[in-house]
Amino acid sequence: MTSRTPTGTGTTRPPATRTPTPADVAALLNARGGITIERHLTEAQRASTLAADAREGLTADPKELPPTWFYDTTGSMLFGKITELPEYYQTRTERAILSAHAAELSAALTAALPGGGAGTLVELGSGTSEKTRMLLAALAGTGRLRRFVPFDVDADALSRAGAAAKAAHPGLAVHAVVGDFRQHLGLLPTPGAAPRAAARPDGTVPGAHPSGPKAAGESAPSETDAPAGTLVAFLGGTIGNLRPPERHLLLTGLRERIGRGGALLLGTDLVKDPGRLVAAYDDSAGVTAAFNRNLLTMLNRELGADFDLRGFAHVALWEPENRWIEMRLRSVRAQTVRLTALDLTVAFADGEEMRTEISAKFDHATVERELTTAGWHLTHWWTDPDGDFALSLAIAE
Ligand code: AVJ
Repeated sequence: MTSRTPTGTGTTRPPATRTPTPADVAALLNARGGITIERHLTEAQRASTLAADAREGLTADPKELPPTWFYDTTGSMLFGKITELPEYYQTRTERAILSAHAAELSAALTAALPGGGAGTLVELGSGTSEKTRMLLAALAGTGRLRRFVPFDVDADALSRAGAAAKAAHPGLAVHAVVGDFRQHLGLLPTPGAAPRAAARPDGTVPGAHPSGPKAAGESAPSETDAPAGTLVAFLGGTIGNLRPPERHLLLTGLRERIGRGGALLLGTDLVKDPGRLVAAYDDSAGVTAAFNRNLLTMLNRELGADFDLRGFAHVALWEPENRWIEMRLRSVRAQTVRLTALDLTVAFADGEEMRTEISAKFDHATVERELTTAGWHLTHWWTDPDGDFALSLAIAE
């Protein structure tokens, strides 16, 4: 399953429209120096998973596509625009919470983790590099941070996260992983594998020579022999894309992987006035609608489909029983769509809706219960003054 990325393997798609392959990213990252990349999602695996997801989802009743596939190059760019929309409060609110409590987070990790802090930061769904930068700065404060493992399905996002981390912390070992957290959690590095310090290209180790040059935020390892612990960050509220049983599997899997003394920093969007929630997923500028419809553009390109984008309307609604937002694409007329690569023809009835995303919203009790059930102990719960979004810190019991 695991493969090291060879450089320079091209694809047969035209350069103007194809998604960068992990190999492209590897070449880019290696060119920047000092970053290793591991892909659990090769281009072939990605293509076959997409084909299977599309076949299953488009032949199901009701039709559904997993939100993982939103994040091609255009999708990631559109998501970046979403995070700047007035209606989409999540990103800026989480950033403000992180900034307000960075020192507290750093102190809490120093107190709770073996070895006096986080030696490894694993970031699931690496998101914006700005949040990564804030997180890395907070962790560098513990003086134990040696390794950064951005984990994302989107090779572009990895490239950005890896490069930003390396620029801010030259001594940091950056080990990017292209993978899908629905499938590849078992392949995350184990706590024991954390290096004591990242070697520079010349073989020296930052912090080993007190008089030598030090990168900002990095300090000499303390004299303790315990390897510093691991912090897994899963920010942005992305856990809300999973249904409760999948969330339980993910949290349990992370708990097993991290081992005793590891920590989890979890971002969750909170239940609030449905009007505000719906507006966040149906913005007046139409960016979220474009993000949603881009899924069809991606299927047209990747699976030789002939979706007519004008034939599908963006829908966002609040489901009070499930406490989640649903995004759907509604067929505005009866139509059939052909997917050449799947040898599949799909009929849409007039008004038929296909689900493309759920985004669950939480409260303190629900987050605490889900963490506890998965073997995590919630130690800190931070929210903004309006209670729109929460960051939770949990320790593996
Ligand atoms: C990146 C998954 C957290 O669910 O709010 C934004 C994605 N979808 N607008 C979310 C998204 C529509 C976003 N996450």
